[in-house]
Amino acid sequence: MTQTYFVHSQSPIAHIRVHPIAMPLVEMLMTSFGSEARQDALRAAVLVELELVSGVTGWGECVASWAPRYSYETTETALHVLRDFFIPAVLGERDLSKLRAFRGHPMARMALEAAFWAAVAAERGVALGDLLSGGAPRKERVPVGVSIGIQPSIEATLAVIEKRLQEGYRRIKLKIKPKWDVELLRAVRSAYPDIALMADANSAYTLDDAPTLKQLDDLNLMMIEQPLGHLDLYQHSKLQAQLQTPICLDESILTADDVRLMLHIGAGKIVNLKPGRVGGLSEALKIHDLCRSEGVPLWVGGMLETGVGRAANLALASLMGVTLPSDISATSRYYDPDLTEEVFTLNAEDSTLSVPTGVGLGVRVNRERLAAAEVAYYEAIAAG
Ligand code: OSB
Ligand code: MG
Repeated sequence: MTQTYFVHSQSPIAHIRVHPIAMPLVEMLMTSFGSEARQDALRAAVLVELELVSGVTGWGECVASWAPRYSYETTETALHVLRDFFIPAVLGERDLSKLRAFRGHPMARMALEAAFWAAVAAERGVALGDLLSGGAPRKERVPVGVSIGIQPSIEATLAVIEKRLQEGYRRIKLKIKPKWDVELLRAVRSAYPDIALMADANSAYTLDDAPTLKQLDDLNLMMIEQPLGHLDLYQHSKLQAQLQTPICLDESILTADDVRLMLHIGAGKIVNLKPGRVGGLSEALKIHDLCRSEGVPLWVGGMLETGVGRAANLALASLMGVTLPSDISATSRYYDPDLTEEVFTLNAEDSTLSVPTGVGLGVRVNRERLAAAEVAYYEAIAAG
């Protein structure tokens, strides 16, 4: 059990800088709602750089993107809320309690909280993962899978799966949407009878689609992720009652209380934990501890993070309550080059990523590439 839901620094917060960035993705990830990237495959994010008076620094990543599709936040709402409210409230403080005065904006909140926690971990001379675990044992390698977007055809999908399996990924997640579901998953299951396979609908269905989704029960899927509306916990409980396949909630889980409600009404059986979606590492820890004590399978989701967000996700996924493969793939699947000096490579023999062991976040940001990514952000905004 983690005890640390709240951390204090020895030295007050001196400076906080925001860096909006645009980064070319190695490839687009098409989902039922479109893509987090623009048509030109540029992914946006905001990096937060926080410095304590003692000179110790920490970095955090805001996973909101150009448009309010996956969530209502965007890079521009995050910049606004960080600059005008969150940052002025915490400058000179030794903790983030002043953020309690503000509602919402979980992804902006997470970026600031992650930067602060990374700085506190560095100040204490420990890795972020050890600050999260309270020193309790955790994994050195985190089992991971890969998320595969909607492709032009079933044949193209099978080719991508084959490539990912060759690379060493042992859990395959396919994005689905109405009419890109049963036939696709049947074809994949018959080509690969034994792989760990799951589907993510990103809220593309309604309860009226239950007969379609029931056809997936024969395919031995690990889970179906977020089939119904992003706030439809009640509807998910009606669907789960009709499905054998476990439902995993992503978009619908914003707090630990949402997990309690999910369990109470049977809206799902598995949780996808994204620290940005739940408003930070402390809420993420509460969800982790709840799932661990209730025996709820848990994994860490991904939002196409740069090395900064990826390092924080790995620290979180190293906790013992994270029991299923996480959506944290190798750097090369997203960015080439990334913003961090460190790249994460897949340990192909066991489909894992190694958790950073250095103090703080355990990765260093390359200033030259950061500056170029900031210019690219403003150019993209200007180009419209
Ligand atoms: O629903 O899990 C999702 C990426 C962007 C937005 C939403 C989702 C995703 C993914 C994970 O599927 C991608 C990744 O970081 O590997
Ligand atoms: Mg999802």
